[in-house]
Amino acid sequence: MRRPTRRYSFSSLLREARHHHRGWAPAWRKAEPKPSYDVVIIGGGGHGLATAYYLAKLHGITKVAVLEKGWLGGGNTARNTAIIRSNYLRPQSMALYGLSHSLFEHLSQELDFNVFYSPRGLVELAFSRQSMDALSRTADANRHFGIKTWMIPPDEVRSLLPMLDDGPHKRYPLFGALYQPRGGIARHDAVAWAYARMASKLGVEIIEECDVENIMTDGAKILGVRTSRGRIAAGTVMVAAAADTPPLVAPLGVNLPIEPVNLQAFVSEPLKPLLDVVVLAGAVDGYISQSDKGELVIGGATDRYPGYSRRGSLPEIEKTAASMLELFPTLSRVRMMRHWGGTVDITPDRSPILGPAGPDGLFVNCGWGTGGFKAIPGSGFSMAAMITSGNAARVAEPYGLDRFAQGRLIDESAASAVAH
Ligand code: FAD
Ligand code: PYC
Repeated sequence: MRRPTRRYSFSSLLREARHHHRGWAPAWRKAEPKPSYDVVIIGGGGHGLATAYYLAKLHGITKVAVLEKGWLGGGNTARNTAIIRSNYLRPQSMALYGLSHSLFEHLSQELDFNVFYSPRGLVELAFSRQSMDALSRTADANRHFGIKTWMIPPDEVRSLLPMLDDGPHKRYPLFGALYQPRGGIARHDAVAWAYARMASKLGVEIIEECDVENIMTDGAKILGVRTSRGRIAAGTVMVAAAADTPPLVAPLGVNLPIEPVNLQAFVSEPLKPLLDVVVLAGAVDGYISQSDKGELVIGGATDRYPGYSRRGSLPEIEKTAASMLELFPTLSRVRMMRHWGGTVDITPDRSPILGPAGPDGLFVNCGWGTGGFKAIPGSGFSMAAMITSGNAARVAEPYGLDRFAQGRLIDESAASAVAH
């Protein structure tokens, strides 16, 4: 048997091509569960993996297991449309998403893996005076906070989007847009793989096909988890299982105000480059970007009712396609290739729930709803700090579960970009 290739140079690519790609080393070790760890993380999506990586890298905590019931990134992390931006309204959100955005700027270098981060620019279109007012408020708040966004008039929108049809006959009159020049996209599954690979190199154990059935406590503190592959002891457990988090923690008396809702998207056949900015048009239920492979990536609103269905619903597809064609009629003959859904975990204020909850040693990292991909580096960084020493986690701190009881909501419904 040939030894696995360890260096991914151009010559190793050629060598592997000649040998039918059978010599590549796995990117992360497939670990078997051990009887105990210092920290167990439930959920091998972006948030679980990033927290594990920063625990090992920045805090030297390497006796960590990430337990994933399916395959890495098989949840929302590899079902999203990969949009990255930090143009949120509230100071707490600008701190969290701003930190995440700045970590994305150097993530490929940090993780030694190309995550295809592409800060190509992002416009959020306004079709009414009310939208202009709301977006201008965000632009002002962003400027005050040091996040570079500003309003642009219709002429500038047209020069960024030559294929936009906004003539006087149109249903949606264009008033302007909020522009974030460093908004963009990255490759979603590469982000999960990159964190998994580096965490694994640092000693974190990544255990796929390991379904956590319940969390064990002695009533006051966490003892570990019972899984489809046996019991695992741990004094600290973080649940990052998106919409599966509430049923996992409810038996411990932790009631999370999270609703599971289907959000869907679709991609076209690959086309030559025709759209080099990300376009959000939440007010008319749609958004669009072009992937590096040339596919148009299109999404719309959430389903209007809760559920775990993870599939398309024709009324939403029809509405999204109609609004995209109203804006870009030139796409009317483009063929759609694939369509999928994900179950997003929506909170009442459209902000995540981060921090300790219930018995001593339990943490949650969930409620990311329709917008958690962009937050993966920032949340992982802050949750690792919070798990290690609570007071080092100023960015995550406002997002505790107690904010709902205390009326400290961080209302980001207007900034979520997706109608729901
Ligand atoms: P997930 O990636 O869902 O990971 C949770 C993991 O937990 C899953 O892998 C699941 O299998 C595992 N799990 C669940 N229960 C158990 C158990 N009992 N035991 C073990 N493992 C378990 N966000 C953006 O920022 N930009 C976008 O453009 C964007 N577009 C989106 C488009 C769509 C169609 C969808 C569905 C979402 C979009 N999002 C976007 C939201 C984003 O995808 C999510 O907020 C983010 O991926 C959440 O990551 P996560 O790690 O919390 O969850
Ligand atoms: O959070 O920016 C976002 C987003 C866009 C589409 C889905 N989520």
